[in-house]
This record gives sequence, structure tokens and C-alpha cells, in this order.
Amino acid sequence: MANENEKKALHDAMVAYKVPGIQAAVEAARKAGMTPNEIIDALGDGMTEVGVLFERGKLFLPHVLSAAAGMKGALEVLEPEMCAAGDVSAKKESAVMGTVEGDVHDIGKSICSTMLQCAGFDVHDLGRDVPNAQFIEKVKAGCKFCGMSALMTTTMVVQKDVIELLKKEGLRDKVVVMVGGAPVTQAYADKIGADIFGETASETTRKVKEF
Ligand code: B12
Repeated sequence: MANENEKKALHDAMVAYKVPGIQAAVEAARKAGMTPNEIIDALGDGMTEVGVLFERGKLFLPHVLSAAAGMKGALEVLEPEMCAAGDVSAKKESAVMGTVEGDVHDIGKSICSTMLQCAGFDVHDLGRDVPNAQFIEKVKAGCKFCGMSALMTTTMVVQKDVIELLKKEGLRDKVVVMVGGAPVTQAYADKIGADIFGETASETTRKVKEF
């Protein structure tokens, strides 16, 4: 199948967690004609594998940090190209994105932010460990979409807290709430009353555009 070798090389370079190796695999994939989205998806698969190996004690924190740095570097390189290929004619709706309070995992959230931006959205990315009140302020300021990422079972509950806060402020009907992150499921999104659950950045962008 097309680009299967490059996909495997991207995945393997992430698992090998060395930044120069990741850069070289990205370069080779671009030369082979893979799109930025395809490259990011393959790197994301590799990052997930890094997580599994970390959980099994086969990789340690410095390795995870190095893989994360490689992923971020790749995102920076690919972002301009992604945006050039994106649907810039789309109406510019604004979206606030952030990783919830108490959680510093921001790789997946940043991928989603970048893809939304490239799809023509005006994205206000608040970063990670974002205090609940900052999401509310952005909705008050006019953001029509509010995206919250949580990577830990201990922080996914914060997504619910922000939704409750939106209700308390009378803002819930004015905003489309999106939730995501590895432990979050469609069932959980339904339970806390979110509008959109995104398992991947591509799926998130598709659902947001449909909304
Ligand atoms: C990389 C990583 C780190 C890096 C983070 C670097 C960074 N800048 O993000 C570092 C090393 C800093 C780190 C730290 C910690 N980590 Co960590 N980490 C991971 C790891 C290995 C990978 C996460 C990742 O980047 N995945 C790849 C991305 C591409 O996938 P993703 O985030 O799921 O995103 C996709 C989708 O979910 C979706 N999506 C994501 N966000 C959003 C948002 C919206 C709105 C939507 C719609 C969709 C969406 O789209 C994305 C792209 O397709 C996971 C393992 C795992 N299985 O997830 C553990 C993991 C999440 N970490 C864990 C833990 C415990 C920690 C620490 C507490 C460790 C410690 N003892 O210090 C600290 C956290 C401190 C804190 N307060 O947050 C646990 C959490 C367990 C739990 N309770 O649930 C995990 C599961 C590992 C484990 N089993 O132990 N970690």
C-alpha cells in the first residue's frame, strides 16, 4: 500500500524517541509525498505506542519527553504546510482550546488546535493546565466552540466542572463544547453533556465542520 514504509518508519522513529531520527523520518515522508495530516497521524500512533511501552516499564520518563519533543518539532515544521492546504475559505468561527487545570499533557490538544486552525477556524489556544475561569472568559468574549483536553482519569472530571460553570453563567446554550483526550469516550462525553467527542484530531475537525 502507498506510503506504508514511510508510515512504519515514522512510527518506529517515535518509538526510538530520538529527535534527529524523528526529523529524518518526517523529511523522508514529505519527500515520498505524504500529506502533513498523514504524517501527524502516523507520529501519533507512534506516540501512543510510546505510552504503552512507558506503562510496561520498557521506556522511562526521559524517553517519553524526548519523543514528545520530537512530535512538537514535527508539528512546528508541518503547520505552515497544513494551513496552506487547508480550507481557508471557510467562515472564521472562533474556538478556544486548552488542556484542563491540573493536566500538562498538550501534544494531542496542540494537534487538534493546529488542524482546526488549518481548517479555517480562529483558534485561541490557551495551552495546558488552564484554569477553568479562562475557558469561561473566552466564551464570554465570543468563542463559539470550547475544546477541552484531559489525558488523566483524575483530570477528565474537570471537563464536567467547566460545563457546570458554563451553565451557572448562563452560557451553555451559546457554545459548542468539545471534549477529548485518551481516557475520554463518547459515553463519558454524553454523560457530562458535551456536544462533540473527538477520538482523533481529524475526526474532531470533521465533526466541528459538520456542526
Ligand atoms: C507524553 C506523555 C507525558 C508527557 C507530556 C508531554 C506533553 N507536552 O504533552 C510528560 C512526560 C510531561 C507526562 C507527564 C505526566 N504523565 Co503522562 N503520558 C504521556 C503519554 C505517554 C502520551 C500522551 C500523548 O501525547 N499521546 C499522543 C497524543 C497524539 O494522543 P492524545 O493526547 O490522546 O490526543 C489525541 C486524541 O485524544 C484527541 N484529543 C486530544 N485532546 C483533545 C481535545 C479535544 C477538545 C478533542 C475533541 C480531541 C482531543 O486528538 C488527539 C490527536 O489525534 C501518556 C500515555 C497514554 N496512553 O496516553 C501518559 C499518561 C497520560 N501520563 C500519565 C501520568 C500519570 C503522568 C504524570 C502524572 C506522571 C508523573 N508521575 O509525573 C505526569 C502528569 C503531570 C500533570 N499534572 O499533568 C498517565 C495518566 C494515568 C491516569 N491517571 O489516567 C498516562 C496514561 C501514562 C500511564 N499509564 O501512566 N506525560
